[in-house]
Amino acid sequence: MQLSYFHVPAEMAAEVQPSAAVVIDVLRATTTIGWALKNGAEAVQAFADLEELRAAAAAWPADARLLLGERGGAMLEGFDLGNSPVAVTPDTVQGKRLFMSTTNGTRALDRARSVPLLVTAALPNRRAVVERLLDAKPDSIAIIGSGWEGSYSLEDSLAAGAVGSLLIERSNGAVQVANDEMTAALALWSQWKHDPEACLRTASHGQRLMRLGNHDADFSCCAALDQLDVVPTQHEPGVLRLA
Ligand code: 3SL
Repeated sequence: MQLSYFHVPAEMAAEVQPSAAVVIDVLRATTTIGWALKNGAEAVQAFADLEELRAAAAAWPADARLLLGERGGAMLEGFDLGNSPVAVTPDTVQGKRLFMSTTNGTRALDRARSVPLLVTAALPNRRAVVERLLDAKPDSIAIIGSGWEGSYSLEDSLAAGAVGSLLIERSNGAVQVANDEMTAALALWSQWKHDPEACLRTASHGQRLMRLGNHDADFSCCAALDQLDVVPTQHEPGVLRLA
């Protein structure tokens, strides 16, 4: 298994066609997606474009849909939920389809939608994702960070290192690190693995969330390693469900 990491979707050239993609947006989209599906959402349908989202949501029964999303960290007008993983409780999301758009995470999902096996990862479902990859044994795996508006993000690279580190440890030599970005992410994980929440709070997007208000519950949820046994998996373009 050739394992690469791309800091942002645009770094993955069009000719790169991995067998599997792992999309990461630690703060907070892929953490929210994991918890929403764990808590009983029927599916999460991700959109880069808000007009497409509104049109698709309008065609869905009103009592079985929720609109979820943010821009710049703040909830969108007319939406039901922002992008907090602690807000997607069972009472709120059970049986609902979540129509979701976020600043960076859903754009990264859009970029990877043609990859045969597309899953989302965050720190809470890191172990579950690694087990799925070890079962599927894809020839090549691209871990894709969402970044922030096209730039590097510390927390996505931390989680890429967390996924890569466990995958290497559990693969009996079947994983080859295929780019320097992956090597650097592994070093980052090694540096922060004893206190991932400190890394999230140090990251520029963590600082942005703190400026927007108290996000303590989100930080602790997003930093909770290996607490979530779900693997959000794309079943049709843009639609994620549990396998
Ligand atoms: O960029 C994204 O996709 C979001 O996860 C950002 S936020 O944490 O919801 O502000």
